[in-house]
Amino acid sequence: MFSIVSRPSWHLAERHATPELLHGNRRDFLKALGAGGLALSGMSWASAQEPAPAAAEANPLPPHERNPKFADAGRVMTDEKYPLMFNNFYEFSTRKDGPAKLAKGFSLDPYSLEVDGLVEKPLKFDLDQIEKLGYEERVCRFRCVEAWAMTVPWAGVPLAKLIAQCGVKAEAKFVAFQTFHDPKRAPGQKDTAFTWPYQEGLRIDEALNEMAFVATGLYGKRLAPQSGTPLRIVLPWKYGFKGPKSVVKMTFTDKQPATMWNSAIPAEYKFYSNVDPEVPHPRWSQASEKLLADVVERIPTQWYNGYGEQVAALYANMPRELY
Ligand SMILES: Nc1nc2c(c(=O)[nH]1)N[C@H]1C(S)=C(S)[C@@H](COP(=O)(O)O)O[C@H]1N2
Ligand SMILES: [Mo]
Repeated sequence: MFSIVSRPSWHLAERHATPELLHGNRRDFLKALGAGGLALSGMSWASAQEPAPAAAEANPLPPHERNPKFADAGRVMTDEKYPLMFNNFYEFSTRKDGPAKLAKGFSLDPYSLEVDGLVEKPLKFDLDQIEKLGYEERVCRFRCVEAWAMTVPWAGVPLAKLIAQCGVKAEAKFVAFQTFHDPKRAPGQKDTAFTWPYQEGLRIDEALNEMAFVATGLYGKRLAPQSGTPLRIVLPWKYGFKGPKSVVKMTFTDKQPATMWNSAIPAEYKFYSNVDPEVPHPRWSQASEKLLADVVERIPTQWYNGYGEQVAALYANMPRELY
């Protein structure tokens, strides 16, 4: 036996796509991610990158059903191996293959989600308390601002059900989400190009929309560390960066919260950032997207990632440039 150091063909390319965005060469990334139906080599997945089945099995998801409304996303489900090996999780790495390695074994146990700000009574939830609010699975399209996309089954609780527990005051107009801060364990948080912890936010009516979801599972298992253990926010109509992973705090506020990507590069990462094929990123078109797969397919981007029926009313009174 001899070993060949072989990497998937997009492997080289991913460094051009990162930092998301700071100095990426989009053209090379897109080329390698799939122009001409490029086949991504299966070989190195299995040997070098496929994560071992996690201890997650010891901690199964609560019993649940697939929500029939979100049972079919109109696309082939993405193979589970991609979301486990191809990530954006800047706390650990700016490389796509970095989080799977560097977040290995990472945990926020004993976990609690803190709720503060404009609420009647600040609260702390453990996972069990959150999951009891109504656990379901949803197959959703997911679209990164870098123009790659996937279709995956999230398991969790509608964000509105969690918010309903919080006694939100009438003055609250926004909610901010914050990720853990622990640069010793998350080396990416030493990168001073960003203001840590990762923060994101929504207007309250967006947060209450039925599409806004709190995920603790993916493909029927607990979220892997690289996927945002143990809890992340999923907003299928927005670009992926709007949905923070490994969230530890929710703060209700009357002001639009600062967000990490917007603070880093305001011209490129706006507060609303809804998926829109007609609003290009300043450095690339958003008219089409690449589905993560062995043979990458390029398809047209849909406005609101195809969830306009659910969310378009939220933006009826806003100029399109804003959202
Ligand atoms: N805490 C945190 N959350 C994050 C990010 C991150 O770097 N840190 N990246 C965002 C981006 S840009 C995307 S596309 C998705 C990627 O999620 P995935 O790696 O599970 O596909 O997570 C989002 N949430
Ligand atoms: Mo992203």
